[in-house]
Amino acid sequence: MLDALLKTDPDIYKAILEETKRQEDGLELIASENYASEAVIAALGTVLTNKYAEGYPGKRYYGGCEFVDIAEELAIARAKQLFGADHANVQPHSGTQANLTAYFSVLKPGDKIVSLALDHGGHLSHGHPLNLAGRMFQIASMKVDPKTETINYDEAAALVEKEKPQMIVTGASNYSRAFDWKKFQEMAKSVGAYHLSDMAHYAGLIAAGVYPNPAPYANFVTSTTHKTLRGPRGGLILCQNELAANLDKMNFPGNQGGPLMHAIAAKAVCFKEALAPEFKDYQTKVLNNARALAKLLTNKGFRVVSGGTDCHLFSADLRAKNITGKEAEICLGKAGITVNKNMIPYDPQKAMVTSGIRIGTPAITTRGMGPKEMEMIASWIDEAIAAKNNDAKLRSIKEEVLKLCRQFPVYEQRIASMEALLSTSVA
Ligand code: DSN
Repeated sequence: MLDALLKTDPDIYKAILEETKRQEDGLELIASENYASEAVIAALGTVLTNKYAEGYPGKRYYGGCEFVDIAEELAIARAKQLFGADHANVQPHSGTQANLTAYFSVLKPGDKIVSLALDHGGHLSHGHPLNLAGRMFQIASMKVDPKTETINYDEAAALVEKEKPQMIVTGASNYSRAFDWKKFQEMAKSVGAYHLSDMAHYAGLIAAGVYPNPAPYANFVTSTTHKTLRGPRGGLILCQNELAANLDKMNFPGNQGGPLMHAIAAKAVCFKEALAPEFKDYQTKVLNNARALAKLLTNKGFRVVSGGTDCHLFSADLRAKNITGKEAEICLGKAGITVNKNMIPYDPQKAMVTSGIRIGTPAITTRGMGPKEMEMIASWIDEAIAAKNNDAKLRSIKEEVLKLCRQFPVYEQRIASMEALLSTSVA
């Protein structure tokens, strides 16, 4: 199959090979990224991409859906089992689309949403003014407490009482502490609002039982499938039975056309992997690695936002190190360590500069790295940031990073076979 790609489009083949090597040879600390298994990738690269299947299993607008129905039914059943949900829709193409579908299934334009502000850990699709959510709904933003950098539930309750929203959106893309989903459910109930929990970042930890599950406390739970859950890129919505018919209708035909059946098959594979006992072990290690790395960096003079983490990620405030998030992202990149700059709460810098970086451990844990490697990584982060203008030092750290990565291969065989094929074609 790869030979067909090489023959038809060598430029794309080489770009894919180079990206595979980049993922293999560097330390991936972007909290929202992971390495999908070969089984997930195999499901993605199949003829299921050819199939139109508008509708739902057993009720399609196209013939010939009997086999893709099997894939979607398995994905639905496994998602429900994984999170203990009444109903699952596995068709959303992304997390943002999952959120918009869920919003529009019960809200009308102009309704009000209370959610966490983007610069306090929230997500664009929770109501940023430039996002469709922010343009269609009134948004009242929650901010974290300036001292604890965590949600102040009394203040959140006061905001909900004052704003009387139609929906409370919880969940985040950069909040390291455990959400008290039950408290938000109570707030929502007190004003007759819906509660939507966007668990995209935490989904894998939740599936494994090492982070609180919002499903019992939210009307809607949305997610992506490619972060801690380690599946293909895509979205997922869980909801209560009584909301299911409207939700499904809003997904299709409301917000999407044909579902991506190859992605849905890959989601089914991902959910099967997440149901296996070893997934709990993996997620426990993700959490332990994040806690260890946060502590090690704290000991090296970095200020960790909120003082620690209950999940796979945390943010480091870099101001004491006299470097911006933007500069840190660049110098760590030169050292073979990939992170993203990220605003910290009450950040004096703009979003394209930032005072912080966000660090996550899902990908390095998938490689099998543990406590010893966290020590090495913390030292390299510290050294690279101290040597931000010293390219020779950054290159030497990159060599050390490469040596470590070689000890924890992830796509080694994939690279070897792609290179072998390329060398035959060049010869
Ligand atoms: N942009 C993703 C993240 O990095 O957290 C969330 O969608």
